[in-house]
Amino acid sequence: MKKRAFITGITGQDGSYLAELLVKKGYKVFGLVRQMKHDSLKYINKLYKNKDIVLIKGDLHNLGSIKKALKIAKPDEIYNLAAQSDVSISFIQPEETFEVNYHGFGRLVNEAIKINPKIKIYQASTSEMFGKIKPPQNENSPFHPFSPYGQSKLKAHEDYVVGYREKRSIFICSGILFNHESPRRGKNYVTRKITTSLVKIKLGLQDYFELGNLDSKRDWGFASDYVEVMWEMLRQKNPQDFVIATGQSHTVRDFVNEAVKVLGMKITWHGKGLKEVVKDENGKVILQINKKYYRPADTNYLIGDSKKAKRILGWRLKHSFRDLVKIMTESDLKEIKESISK
Ligand code: NAP
Ligand code: G4F
Repeated sequence: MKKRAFITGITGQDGSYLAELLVKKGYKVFGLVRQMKHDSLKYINKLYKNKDIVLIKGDLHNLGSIKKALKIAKPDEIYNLAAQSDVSISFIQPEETFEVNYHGFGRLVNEAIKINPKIKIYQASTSEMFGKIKPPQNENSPFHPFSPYGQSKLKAHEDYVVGYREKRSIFICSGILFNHESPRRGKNYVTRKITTSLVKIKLGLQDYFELGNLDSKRDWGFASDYVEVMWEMLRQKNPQDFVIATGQSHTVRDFVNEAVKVLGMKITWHGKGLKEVVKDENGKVILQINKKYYRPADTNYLIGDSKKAKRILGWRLKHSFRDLVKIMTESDLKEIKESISK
């Protein structure tokens, strides 16, 4: 009999890569979706049309819809990837962020274990839970989140992952994943904002773009590499948490420089702080700083230490930072060129 997996957040970056992987592994895959609109399904449309996955309408806000979805899916494994995942938005909408990321997860876990106490659950935890803690961060590092997003994920991790594992012997674990990107990354995140903006500038479709904190350092990996370890975590004899990261960190400025190289553009940096600008070879400003993209508090420096995942899960880096920027930039160049030639 085919194993059954239920993915929340299946329309998102990670959810879509994970669905592809689990279908390849022979799973019967069910996904929770808020809207059946063509646009929201863009990364999973092919799987859906081929009947490789079953989509069930629902929302983590709504207990009734979770109950109904679990009754249909009858999963052996749950991957909870649904979230209000935008850190900036979490400062403006902290209640909504907690409602989905903490209470929504709680609703899902409580219903799932009622139906099947032996269920295996993966929770999408995050390096944002480390916040202020000095790098490198690993499973033994303390947590000190700066953002409502990081706080909501930490509370979900403490109460439902560690709490239910220790007090109720549920098979549940957190993947504490550092930033991972891809051509499917939302355009509100800094990497995709940089690649789409630079491509449009290169093609003469946009004059300039604006960013916030250029000195922020992130440990950026390639998303499709990260979904395999989610599955691996549920293969362990005992549930446990793992940090997944590349072990290398780059600034937002480094990301801009690398993307510019891929596009063969020549740029120069001028000024400092809020006055810093990037000019193209004709002296035209193509990037400037806007205070509105700074956060009330930012996690400034993330580098993950994934020794445990390397030892136990066989986690290995497949794509370097340079590969990642190249893949994303070239994909946006192709996509935007195609959209203008239509
Ligand atoms: P994403 O692209 O933003 O996807 C988020 C998904 O959650 C979307 O499918 C969205 O559905 C769904 N969703 C949002 N609110 C929901 C609700 N109330 N009920 C049901 N579904 C809801 O995120 P991602 O980058 O793939 O990340 C996946 C998970 O990993 C998230 O939990 C994120 O917090 C966590 N994480 C991500 C990273 C990273 O670097 N990418 C790192 C660490 C942890 P719609 O399509 O309807 O909007
Ligand atoms: O791309 P970001 O918005 O990602 P952030 O905040 O690190 O969050 C992502 O990674 C987390 C893992 O650590 C996930 F849990 C979370 O769900 C999400 O996927 O911002 C990265 C850095 C920040 O320091 C931000 O201040 O880029 C800086 N930045 C500078 N200018 C900007 C901008 N970020 C955005 N989004 N937009 C800017 O204009």
